[in-house]
Amino acid sequence: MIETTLVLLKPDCLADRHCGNVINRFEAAGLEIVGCKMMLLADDELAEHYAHVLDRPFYPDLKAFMQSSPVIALALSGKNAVALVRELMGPTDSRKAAKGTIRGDFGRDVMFNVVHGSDSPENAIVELKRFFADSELFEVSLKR
Ligand code: IDP
Ligand code: MG
Repeated sequence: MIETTLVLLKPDCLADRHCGNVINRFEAAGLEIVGCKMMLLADDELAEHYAHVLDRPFYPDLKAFMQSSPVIALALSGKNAVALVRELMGPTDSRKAAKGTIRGDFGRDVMFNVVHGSDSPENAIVELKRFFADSELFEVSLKR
């Protein structure tokens, strides 16, 4: 099933210069970039994106982290893209993530964990709409 999912390269990914490596993991797994933009997350965008953790004690720290620099938003397309991206990322806590996963290799802890990936096909649709206008998503194909 061909899906498109939303990935955010978080500020630690940019600061530690892991963007190339992380994107390479996704491309090597067969995923294709169909949308890409660098953006500073506004308060309301972030609150909406992280609505499920808004009332957690760590939210102020998470907010400061996520707004400490721009993020890179990617729309990635491919077979079972949502689950594939989550598998490549590893679990939320980088310290518990296996080596060979993005968080296991590049993350520091549960907050500084390099990437966001949509956690279900339903959320992927909502999150893609949150970060990309229709005109910013492309069908990528090249005849050669
Ligand atoms: P996910 O990114 O693996 O889907 P969520 O539970 O959706 O994890 O949490 C969203 C983000 O909030 C995480 O990626 C992480 O950056 C941050 N976070 C989650 N739990 C904690 C925590 O216990 N302390 C600090 N930050 C957390
Ligand atoms: Mg999540």
